[in-house]
Amino acid sequence: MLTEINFDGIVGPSHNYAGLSRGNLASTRSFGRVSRPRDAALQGLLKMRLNLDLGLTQGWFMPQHRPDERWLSRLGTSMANADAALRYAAMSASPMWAANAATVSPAPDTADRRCHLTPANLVTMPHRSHEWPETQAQLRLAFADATHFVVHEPVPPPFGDEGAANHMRLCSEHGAPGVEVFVFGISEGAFPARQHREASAAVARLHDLDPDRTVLAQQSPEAIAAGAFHNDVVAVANERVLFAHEQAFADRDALYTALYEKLPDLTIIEVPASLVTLSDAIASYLFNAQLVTLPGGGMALILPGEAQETPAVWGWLQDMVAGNGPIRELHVVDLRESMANGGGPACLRLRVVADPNTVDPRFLVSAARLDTAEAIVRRHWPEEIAPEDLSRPALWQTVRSARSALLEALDLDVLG
Ligand code: SUG
Repeated sequence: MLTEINFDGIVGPSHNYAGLSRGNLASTRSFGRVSRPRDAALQGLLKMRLNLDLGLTQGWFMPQHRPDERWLSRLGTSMANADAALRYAAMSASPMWAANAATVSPAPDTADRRCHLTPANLVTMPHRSHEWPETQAQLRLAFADATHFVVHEPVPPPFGDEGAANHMRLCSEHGAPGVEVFVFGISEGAFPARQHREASAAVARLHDLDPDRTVLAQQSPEAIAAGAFHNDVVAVANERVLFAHEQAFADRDALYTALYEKLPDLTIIEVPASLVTLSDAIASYLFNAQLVTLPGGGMALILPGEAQETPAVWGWLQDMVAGNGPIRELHVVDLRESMANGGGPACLRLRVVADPNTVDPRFLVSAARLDTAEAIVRRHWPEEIAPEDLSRPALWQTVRSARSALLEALDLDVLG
């Protein structure tokens, strides 16, 4: 049966705060702080456990090889010789944010009735631009069954593609044909627009979507300027519900009209700027919640602790669940280590609608496999990383061997 599977990126052992993402206010703010990779990974695993306990199907992706010496060698340098910017970029644990791994069009939406996945090239940010080869390798392994899946090449540069973080799928239920919304940015201010229109259009073509059920929408420049470096910081969709900030889209009326026309049972839950400002929405990551359908019916929001700590946001949420809308439950998770780099609950996961029996079981999560991963993290992940540690060969070695221990324990050493 077609089911929504949330694949979370396990937080890698090099998680740190090098302030690499301009336009991502949390990343800039955290620059120079001491990070806690072990806590970060445990927080991520706990979120997966909560999802399992809610009866949801959970998958995962592995941390990537860090430091990425192969990338540095293509740049004619090495960890010992690179300047600080390249060294930090080679150490980033950014693949944890699986919402940027790929764009996924499930089988009911595509012409050949296979699930199509395109790894994101992430070319705008140097530290993320070298993620895609390993991402593609993991996708090719997890979704190797060619009767059900197609894994494409990434869109070529210079067209920036940031994956599912700028893609929303609306449908009456996960297994039914959907309307796919690709949100691109045009920057008018100091911060880059990371999702280019050309890349969104290319992915829609590659996935062979029905043009009548495909929408390209521009993200509002105010949202980018306020720090919404990806659309999933200001909007999230699940089945027939679109949950968005009033200022998320450049032409909201045209978008809503197009969506109602294509999906008459659509419900839009819009949060007005008069109740929650863009700035509160971005600081709290209200819209970076995971919006999920519970097995017993009804939807839930899985929110970061920061949403509970932001009075305007928490107040709005309380009023919302007290009403009679489709979202019935709120669950709060502590993801403060990832949040300090601008990564909330929805950033950490890639949604794939597929039959779990067609996915390589090593990428599917059970309580027992979570126990295994947790034990490895507790034993091998560094407790802390200070910025100066990123230049120490001893840390590079710790990071390499921690990842190897995890891959071995999860029978994924083929990823080397
Ligand atoms: O690309 N942060 C990530 C956060 C990605 C969040 N993903 C979604 N919104 N889907 C980014 O900006 C910070 C890295 C650093 O500063 O070291 C970083 O890459």
